[in-house]
Amino acid sequence: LTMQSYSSQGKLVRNGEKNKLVICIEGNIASGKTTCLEYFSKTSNIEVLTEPVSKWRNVRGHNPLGLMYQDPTRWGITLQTYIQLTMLDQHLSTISAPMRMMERSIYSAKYIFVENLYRSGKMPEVDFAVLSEWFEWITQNIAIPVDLIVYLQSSPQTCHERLKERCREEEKIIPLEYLEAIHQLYEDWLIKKTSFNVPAPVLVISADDDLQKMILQYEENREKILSGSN
Ligand code: DCP
Repeated sequence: LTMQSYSSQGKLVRNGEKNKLVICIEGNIASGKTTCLEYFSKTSNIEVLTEPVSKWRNVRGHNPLGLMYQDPTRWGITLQTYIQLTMLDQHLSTISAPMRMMERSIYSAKYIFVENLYRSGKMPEVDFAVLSEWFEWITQNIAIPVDLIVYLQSSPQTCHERLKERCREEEKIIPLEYLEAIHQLYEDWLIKKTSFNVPAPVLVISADDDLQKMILQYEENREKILSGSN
């Protein structure tokens, strides 16, 4: 049985999670989020959750990620509805350590990826409306606490290079312009703060360096991140 209560704003809150620190790693596709999570997974007292991308590639034998890249207008809502569910599930799962670090959030799924599909004309208005109603219901009725956002700020060109190197089948057709659009939405959200609600303080780490230098940066920023400050 899961214990539940309500916050002062009347939102549903999971009990027992109140004193735990939640850090979300944000950044463009192939910005190096996984490497960052791997680095911190070696720290005791941190629970690291990776993005449930394997689920997005296989739900009951279907691949909504692959379908979305093939035909975003038809399958965008299918993928994004499922991503919203898997992110909500992650946000609400019981935290097994004093601190949790997770890849992306329900916020970037909506503010970056759904927004991009809609703005680029690839998502029908009715699909966007339905996803937005779901998102608003969730965020108005369920507490989704985040204490710190670590933004891996990278140039779209770097991400494009890394994408080509890693060769994930579904992503072969991603053009540079797609990564530029995602980048711009991230910058407006987390740096300029002109688009949507920013749910936590933001720590910016430049992520264009090679792996070795990125590890050094994580070492330098380690204490800040682990104390949940920006
Ligand atoms: N994706 C999407 N919509 C979302 C979230 C992700 O279409 N709301 C897609 C983009 C990628 C794939 O899912 O094709 C996985 O993306 P991520 O950037 O989250 O994961 P990576 O493995 O690319 O991260 P990194 O390389 O930074 O570790």
